[in-house]
Amino acid sequence: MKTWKSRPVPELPGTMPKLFLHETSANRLAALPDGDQASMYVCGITPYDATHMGHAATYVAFDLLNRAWLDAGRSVSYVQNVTDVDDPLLERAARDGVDWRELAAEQTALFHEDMEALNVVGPTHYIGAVEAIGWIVPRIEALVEAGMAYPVSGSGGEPDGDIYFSVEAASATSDRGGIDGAWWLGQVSGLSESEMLPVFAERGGDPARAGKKHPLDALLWRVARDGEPQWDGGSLGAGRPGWHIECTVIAQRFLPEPFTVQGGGSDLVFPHHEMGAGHAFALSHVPMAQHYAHTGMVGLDGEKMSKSKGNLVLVSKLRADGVEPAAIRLAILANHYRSDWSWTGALLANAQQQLADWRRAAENAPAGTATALVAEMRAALADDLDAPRALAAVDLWARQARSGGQDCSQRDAALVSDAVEALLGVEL
Ligand code: 5CA
Ligand code: ZN
Repeated sequence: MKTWKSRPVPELPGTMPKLFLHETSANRLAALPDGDQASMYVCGITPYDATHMGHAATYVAFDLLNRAWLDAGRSVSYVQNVTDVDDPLLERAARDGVDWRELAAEQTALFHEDMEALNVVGPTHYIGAVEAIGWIVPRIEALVEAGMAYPVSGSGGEPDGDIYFSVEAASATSDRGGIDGAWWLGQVSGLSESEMLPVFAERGGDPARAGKKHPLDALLWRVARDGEPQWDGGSLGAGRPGWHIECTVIAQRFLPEPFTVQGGGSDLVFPHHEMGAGHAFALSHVPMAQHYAHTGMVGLDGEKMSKSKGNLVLVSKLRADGVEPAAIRLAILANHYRSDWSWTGALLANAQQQLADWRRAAENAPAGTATALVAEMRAALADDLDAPRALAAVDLWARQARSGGQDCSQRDAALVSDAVEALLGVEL
C-alpha cells in the first residue's frame, strides 16, 4: 500500500546523545542499541472512523523516536500496518450500508492527510492486512505443523475449524526456557493469567469459546462464515486471519529478527503485543523485538477516547475548522508520551500562543544561543522522548529572545527553526 508524503527532515550540526526509552516488559528505562540501523513496527489504524487525538498522539510519539534516530545518523526501517479487514470495520460498514473496502480506503486516505498535516514522517513500508493474507496462511500452517496451533470444532453456532494459538505449547517451559529470549505468557505484559483474563475478553479475545485448550489461546484463522469476506486459506480452509498474527507476519517479513522497537498504545500491550511476541518466537525461535514501548491513553473528559465510545476529537475536524496542524502537534507534545492525558480547548489555545511566541522569537534570535538550545532539546529527547522538557527549553529561549536588547543572528534563527522542525516536527 502507498504510504503518505513526508517533508524533508533538516540535518543538524552536532550529535544526538545515546537514546534511552522506557521498556514496557521490564518497566524501566533502557538504552536503545547503538549501530547504524534501527527498525520499528508501530501498530496502525483500523480504518472505520477518522483519526482521533489518541491515534495522532501515538504516531507523533513514535515520530519523535524516528526523528531522534535520524538525527543520530541511523538508517531507520519503519513498518506500519493498516487493519483493513476486522470485525469493527465490517460492523460499521454494515451499519452504514457501505462496502467495507470503500470505508477502509476512505478512512485510510483521511488518516494519510492527517499524518501529512501533522508532519509525521511516513513509514518505509505501509502494509494492509488484506495484502498480507497470502503471506500469513503458510505461517499459520507452520504453527499447526509445529504443534503450536490447533483447530477447534464447531459448537453453539460456530463452524468447525477455527485455528487457535496454543499458549501452553508455545510458552517456555523449564526445558525450552534455556533458549535465549524464549517467550512465555506474560513476558511482554508482566500480567498474571488471572489479570489477563478480563483484559483478553475486553479486547477482542474469546476466553469462553468452547473447545479451546486454554481460555487465553488466541485466534489465528477464522474459517469462512456466511456474509463475511473470505480468502483461500490452503489447508486451513477459506477464511480470514486473526489480528495478532497479521502484525507478526508483516513485521517478520519486512524487518530484521529481532527488530529494535515494537510500538503502539498501551491498550495493545495485552493481548496484542503479548500474543504477537508469542507467535513470532514460535515461528522463528528469535524474539520479535528488542524493546517494547507504549504510549499513554488520550481521553476526553476523563474517559479513554475511542471509536466505539464515540467521544472523539478528530484531527480532520480541527483542520477543517482552520486550526493550524503545527499547533495540534505542539498541544500533543505538551504531554509526555507515556502519561494518560485529556484533550482540552485550553491545551490547544496554549499551543497556539506558544507557536506564535516561538515564531516571534525566531525573528529576534540572540546571537550565540542556538547551539546550547539544540543540545538541551537533544538531551530531553534522548531521555525517554521527554517532549515537555524540550518544549520548556524552547520556551525559555524564546522568552530571552523576546526580551530583546541583544544582537540578533540569522544563523541562530535558522538553526533553532531547523532543530524545532527536525527534532519536534514543528514548522516555525
Ligand atoms: N489496528 C490496531 C493495531 S494493529 C488498532 O489498535 N487500531 S486503532 O485504530 O484502534 O488504534 C491505532 C493506534 O492508536 C494503536 O497504536 C492504538 O494503540 C492507538 N490508540 C488507540 N486509542 C488511543 C488513545 N485513546 N490514546 C492513545 N493511543 C490510542
Ligand atoms: Zn498491531
